Amino acid sequence: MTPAVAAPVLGGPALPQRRSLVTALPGPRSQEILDRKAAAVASGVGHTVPIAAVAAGGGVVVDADGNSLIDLGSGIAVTTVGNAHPAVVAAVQEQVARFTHTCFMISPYEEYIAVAEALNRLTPGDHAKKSALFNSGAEAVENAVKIARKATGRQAVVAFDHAYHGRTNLTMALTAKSMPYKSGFGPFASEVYRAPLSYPYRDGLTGSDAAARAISLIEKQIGADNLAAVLIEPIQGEGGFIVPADGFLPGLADWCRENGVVFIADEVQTGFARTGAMFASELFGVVPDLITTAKGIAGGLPLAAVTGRADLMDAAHTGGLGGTYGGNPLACAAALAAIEAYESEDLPARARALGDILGERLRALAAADPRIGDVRGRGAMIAAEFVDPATGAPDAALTSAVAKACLAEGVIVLTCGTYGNVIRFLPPLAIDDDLLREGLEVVASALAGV
Ligand code: PLZ
Repeated sequence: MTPAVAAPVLGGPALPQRRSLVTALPGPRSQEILDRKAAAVASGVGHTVPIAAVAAGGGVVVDADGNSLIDLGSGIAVTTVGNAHPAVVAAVQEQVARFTHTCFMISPYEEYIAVAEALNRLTPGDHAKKSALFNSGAEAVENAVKIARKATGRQAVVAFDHAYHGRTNLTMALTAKSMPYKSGFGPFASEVYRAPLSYPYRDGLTGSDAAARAISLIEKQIGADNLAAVLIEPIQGEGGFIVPADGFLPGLADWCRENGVVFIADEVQTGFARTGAMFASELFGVVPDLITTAKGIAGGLPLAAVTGRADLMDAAHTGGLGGTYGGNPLACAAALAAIEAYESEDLPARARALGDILGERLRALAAADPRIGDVRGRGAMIAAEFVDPATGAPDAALTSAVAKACLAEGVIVLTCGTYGNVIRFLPPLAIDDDLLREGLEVVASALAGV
């Protein structure tokens, strides 16, 4: 059935950049579509913003009733370059008319190879690198672990408290939080171990003390000889935008190098200009052996990658890595256009500028309101952690009330954190400064009102 949207609405930066609500949310047309969702789509696939989107671009998402919402989530850090970015749209249109699929494992094509070359060039370190392309972040993480195991001949993998790496079987095991990601879906993959993170707001440890704590656990409970890989998000995404103390990541990476353990940075959420650097690893001075990317890589099309040391990447036998759709030509065309924009528009600098606006406003709010216990993040990846001022205990109820109040006023914000008490800000880098400021004022009054 063709969706009965009244008139075609084009997305991209040409959309009026304003917050405008013409109905309460959800409006009647969105509600009809959401009713069909409830009837036709499995309940396990939830949603947090009660609208049906019809267009998006710059800093707004437009719904089926004509409401225009400020987008401070980028579809979970995906449309970093901007939704329906004109160069991405043009590249996909050109590609879709030429060919849509051959399967790279059957008849290779240049677009995939060009994406691999760009990733090899852009990721940290000037050593020889290779890449392989996949469809989702979880698939990239699974393949990074496969590669590390094959290269080392070892099986164990260490992931961290609060980690999020995906929803497939191996990545569920790597992900820390039970509800909603794992509960009832076991048994999980074996040889996955969990180590304590550096969480400065809550543990008060220096980076090197936190690294020593994790390394001691790894040596005692696993043993370096059994360990294929240490897998970590340089700044945790779903776990609550936790920025490790200085020295934590270098401490782990050095220990990995000394012990022949593959250091894998999961940059699925932090990658591609989001944190004010092309990759967050750069902010901490670490050069990962392998790096997983997805989300921001292709301006909204599904694409993911593992990139890293050529000797490791070549450890898997021919035919050992792949998939029908991995590195689909439309996704690769989109990635090439998006990467060109990240570089030519200096989007890491744009992320830093947006981060200044976010950080300044949120820190001012925190100074005046003890319910904000911590403001943290880098670039356009900033979060506020909400607590009970008396005890410092996480306050998930306050957090979800603030997020709901923001939505009702036409501002899309996302929550995260093991305890559900963090609001994260991930605006598209194409948002206007003024629109971001307006969104933050809505957050401020939402907080004042609950
Ligand atoms: N690694 C660091 O952030 C995806 C998940 C949302 P996929 N994060 C958003 C949800 O509830 O499913 C993510 C991530 C990091 C891996 C992944 C997984 O990426 O593309 O969702 O598989």
